[in-house]
Amino acid sequence: YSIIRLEDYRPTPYAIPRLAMTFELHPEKTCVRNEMHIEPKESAGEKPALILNGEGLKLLSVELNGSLLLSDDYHVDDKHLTIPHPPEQAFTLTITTEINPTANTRLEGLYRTSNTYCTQCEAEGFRRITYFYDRPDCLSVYDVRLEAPVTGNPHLLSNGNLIDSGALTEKRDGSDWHFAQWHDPHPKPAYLFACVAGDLARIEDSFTTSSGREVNLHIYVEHGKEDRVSYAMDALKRSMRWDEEVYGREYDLDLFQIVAVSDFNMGAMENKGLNIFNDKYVLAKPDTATDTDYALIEAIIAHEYFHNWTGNRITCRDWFQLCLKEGLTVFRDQEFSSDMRSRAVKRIEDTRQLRSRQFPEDGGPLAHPVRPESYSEINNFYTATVYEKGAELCRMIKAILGRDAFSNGLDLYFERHDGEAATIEDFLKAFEDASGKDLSQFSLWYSQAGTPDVAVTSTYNAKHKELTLAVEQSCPATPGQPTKRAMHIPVRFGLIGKNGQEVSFTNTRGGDIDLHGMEGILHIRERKQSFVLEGVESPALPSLLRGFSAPVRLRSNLTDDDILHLMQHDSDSFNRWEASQYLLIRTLIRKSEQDNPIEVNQRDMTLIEALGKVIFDPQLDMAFRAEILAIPSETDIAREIGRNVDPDAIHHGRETFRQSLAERLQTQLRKLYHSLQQHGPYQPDAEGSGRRALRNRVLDLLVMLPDKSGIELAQIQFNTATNMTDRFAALASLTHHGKDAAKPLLTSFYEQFKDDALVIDKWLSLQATSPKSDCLATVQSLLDHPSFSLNNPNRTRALIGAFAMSNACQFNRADGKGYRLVADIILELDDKNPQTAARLLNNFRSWRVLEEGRQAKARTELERIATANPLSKDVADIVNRCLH
Ligand code: DPP
Ligand code: ZN
Repeated sequence: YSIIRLEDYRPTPYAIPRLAMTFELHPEKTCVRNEMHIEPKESAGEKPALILNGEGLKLLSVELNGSLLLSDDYHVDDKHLTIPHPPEQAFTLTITTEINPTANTRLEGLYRTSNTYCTQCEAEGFRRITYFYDRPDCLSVYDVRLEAPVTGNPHLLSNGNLIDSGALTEKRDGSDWHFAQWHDPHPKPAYLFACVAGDLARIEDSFTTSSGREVNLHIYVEHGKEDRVSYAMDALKRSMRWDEEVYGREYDLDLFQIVAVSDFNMGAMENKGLNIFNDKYVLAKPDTATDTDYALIEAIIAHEYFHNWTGNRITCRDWFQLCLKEGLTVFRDQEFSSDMRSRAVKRIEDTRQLRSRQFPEDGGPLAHPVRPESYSEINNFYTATVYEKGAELCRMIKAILGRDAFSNGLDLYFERHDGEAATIEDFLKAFEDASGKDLSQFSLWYSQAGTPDVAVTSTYNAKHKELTLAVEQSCPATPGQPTKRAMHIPVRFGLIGKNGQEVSFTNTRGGDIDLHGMEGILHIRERKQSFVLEGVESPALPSLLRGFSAPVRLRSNLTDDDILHLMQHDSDSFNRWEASQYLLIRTLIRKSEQDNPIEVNQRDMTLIEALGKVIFDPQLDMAFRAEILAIPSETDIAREIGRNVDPDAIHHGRETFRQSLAERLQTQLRKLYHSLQQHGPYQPDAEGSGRRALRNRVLDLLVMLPDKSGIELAQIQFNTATNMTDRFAALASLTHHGKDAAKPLLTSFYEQFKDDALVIDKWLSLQATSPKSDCLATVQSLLDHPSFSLNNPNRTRALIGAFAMSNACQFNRADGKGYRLVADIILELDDKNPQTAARLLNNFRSWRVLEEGRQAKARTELERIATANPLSKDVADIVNRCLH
């Protein structure tokens, strides 16, 4: 497969400023007429060929300025349509193609989902609809006419504003047809095109922008799901208001539409004025959705809406710049959620997520820079690195520039590039120009892969009242990048004294440090560098990397006792959590290495007591206490061990520690559990979800108690729950701890929700993530369950994705059967839906950190996949990188 390189970027020789499309929708034979106005760009000499992208299309005709072209005048292969000698002046090219939406199981381009026509064009789906410059730097104004039978398709939707609609005068195939004519005034790249036709329910609302524009808001869902839309609608309105207030960005059309569909490869898509969502991220009511679902809906609704400015108004010049829209938009949605909920808790969740998804990617065979320099299949670069690490880079720019200069920089970026397809260089230049700061060293974050390592040695000199922070940075080799240059790493820090109070410092020397009251930011720029803090009156511990100010691995010379002190006293709550994580991981690693992890020594007891102090502190936010109680996952522990990993030992050590925690703290845990009972109706807000999270984490410990009292509590909770969060948490605790009590409850849960696919996904995932050894057989039998289908990406992810991603000890079974199961599914799925198959394959990325036996089993399966024929470009790319 060919490799596409950033350095080979060339603008197109022609512009397509506008096009008019007509869709005659038919389940198997949709006819697409695409009339493009094409202009040669200024260039001297002979006009180059016009080469348009197109895949899987049946070409019906090509007309140039209204006359049919003969097949001598153009050339078609399986990827392109080429006109070797186009006219020298602007011309109209009309291409008519036929496509089969029903046969489209890839879910790219135009396809059918539950009898609805829908599209997904990012990244390269438009070329499966018509021949075009299917690349983000070709911006065009779209006029779209949809024609379809009235029956089955009362709604005909596309981007922009509805201009006209009505009945077609003649019947077609004996039925009544109608049409809708859409005009999108904003020039856009093809990946933002969308159309939808079908019989859906419409929920309406409206929003008045700050300048007084009235915007109609329409959310379309399957009939019968109307009562699950209110939270998404509310989140949309809050997002629109927030983008005005925080970024000064108003919505720019009279209509904003969201369509929820049940077959979708990704989470959602920001098509201009017509977002299409995986229904999982729209539909919610208390008895079917959990608090986590609500929070994700809020975040993803916001994310796609925010793309209207960061992605749509300013788009990407090429797909190498994907982080330009995704990193920035994730940063914006994270900030939005922080403003809607608890900022500290949101930061903890995002950091946890980054470490568990992005760090392993950055530390394994799939590592790539936030802005990759080459790819063979762009769909494989919608990654945690591009999205989440990309967001961290925006957060660091803000930390380096300060709030005001950051905001000015963004304003300048919008001012300069509105209506354009931009690059990371454009983005950074706007911040440099607005702030006068030099970001050239910082820009290495976009081109160097790998998680930097920062080691800090802190020494206090009582005589001079100075604290010295000696810092060393390094970055491990990653594929194609054996050596790295030193980066600009902003490390936010404060000082905590022996009495638990913050300690101030007056002056600094030895390096660039910003001071903000009792806090500072170290600007690490050298490989080795020492910062001296002056005027430090008493010995103090540095509280480093507050708020996870840079996506690095931090090491320091602080002792476990020092960290324990920070866990109890740090004025920065994020770093209190960080300290608890550090100590827990160290303990859990130790447990995984012990022959008898059940023994509780003095160190364990000290940690358990310290954790108790936080968990039972009523002054602290409940969501924060729940985060402290969320013991690092088995994957997190494996990542920290880093080599020769034995997932069974990790599992055993972790369970044993949790059991000790439950036993030692049981009296208080029980009391806490009962005190957190819900009063009043369910609210998916920060307070309510924080309380439930804490209570359910407590329950998950109580279930481990040998006296079975916890099991009883879980049974009662399951039966009396008034919402899905509590019902599901009780079921999860019983299932994962392998309690017999789980079986009848799993059955009754299924009976109650069997017609509700999104709830059944939870039921599938729950069984697929059981750490017990019968899990494999359960997953195998669920493959044949009537509720399961490999044709639906949500079902596939719920069962196989959850097994491979969130069941460390069963996916990594020593006998290799976990790998074999997942590999079989990947091979079966590859032909139908390569994008989803490649996603599943990503779960093999950390195979080299395992102990030898498992490595060998994983290799066997990877090699089996690699040699399969045929193999999609998507899967071939991932498997080859995993093996090399
Ligand atoms: N551009 C889409 C997003 O919002 C891709 N799924 O992330
Ligand atoms: Zn996005």
